Amino acid sequence: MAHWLVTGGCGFIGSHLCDALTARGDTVTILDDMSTGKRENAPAEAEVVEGDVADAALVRRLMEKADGCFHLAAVASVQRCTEEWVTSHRTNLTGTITVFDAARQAGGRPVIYASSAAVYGDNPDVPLDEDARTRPLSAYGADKLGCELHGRVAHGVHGVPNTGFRFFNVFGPRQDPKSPYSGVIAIFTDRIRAGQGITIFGNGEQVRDFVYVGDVVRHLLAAMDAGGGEGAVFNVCTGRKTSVLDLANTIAELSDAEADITFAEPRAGDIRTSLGDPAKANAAFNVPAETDFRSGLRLTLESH
Ligand code: NAD
Ligand code: UD2
Repeated sequence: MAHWLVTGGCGFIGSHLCDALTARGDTVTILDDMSTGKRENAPAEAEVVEGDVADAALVRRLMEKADGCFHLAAVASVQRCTEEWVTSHRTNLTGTITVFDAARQAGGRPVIYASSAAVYGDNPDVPLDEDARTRPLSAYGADKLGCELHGRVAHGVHGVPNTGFRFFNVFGPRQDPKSPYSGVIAIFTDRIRAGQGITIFGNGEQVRDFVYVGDVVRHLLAAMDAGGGEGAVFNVCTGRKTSVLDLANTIAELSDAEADITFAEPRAGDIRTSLGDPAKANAAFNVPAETDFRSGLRLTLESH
């Protein structure tokens, strides 16, 4: 029976991954510092170790017992990384190198890790494939690009099988709506259903490629099941774009409610157009994102 270390397993995406792993009978150990994660997100069968992903001795000890690692722990909010530059860097880049180093010391355990579409910055050459120019606008994106560079080193220099996934904007049940750093879909669904106003930063014409969390999990599993990989990176996206304004209106329509919108200044480092090309990942893993946007929104609304 396989045993996996899942960093960030009490968070949004990590907890869905842990559900899928335990459902197929695998053993799961989660490492999470509970900064945004919650114990109740994770399946009861999972062992939860509370600690820091940049704690080298701890990560090494947990890696030795595992067959491989899904590394999802991060400060996932672009805005929070802007405000907490150095501390988020420690988690987002030092934490990732710590995971690769522990995998190396354990004899080359495979690592599947979360990168982000934020590595592309505001590249207008959409839809973006993996060869598109990377020029992050935020500390968050800069650290994710650093993770990818170290992923190449981990494989090329240290023989650690690994794959990085550039998630575009992931949404679905369990995404925390209550923090100012939460994802836009979680905030809008929560507030519109409660009859509260929402804020759009900028004019609402910025677009995102929203991908459902269940589809993200299928990519993570496929990469690990394929042996871990050779340090390559892949988009996880749908190839379809939605503006933030359309998003607000669609959520209002599906909730039978009005969207009460206030417009505010755009966020620093905010990307205008984020749209990915899923062709490379589809060819490599054959698990295309199949949940269409409205169905995903309905599943998200039903879970509230
Ligand atoms: P999340 O905040 O729900 O999950 C992150 C988890 O990591 C949380 O449980 C948190 O407590 C934990 N964590 C944070 N710092 C830690 C530390 N120092 N040590 C141990 N655990 C720590 O966010 P998410 O949306 O589930 O994101 C998961 C991964 O996917 C992250 O790497 C994120 O950067 C990446 N990602 C997410 C999106 C998205 O749209 N949600 C898009 C691109 C990339
Ligand atoms: C998301 C991910 C991030 C990253 C990136 C990839 C979250 C929280 N962050 O960042 O981890 O990998 O995608 O490019 O999922 N907005 C509003 N009103 C609100 C909240 C947001 O207008 O109340 C706007 C925001 O200014 C942005 C868009 O909605 O233009 C999406 O914002 P977000 O915070 O959900 O995600 P993003 O794209 O900054």
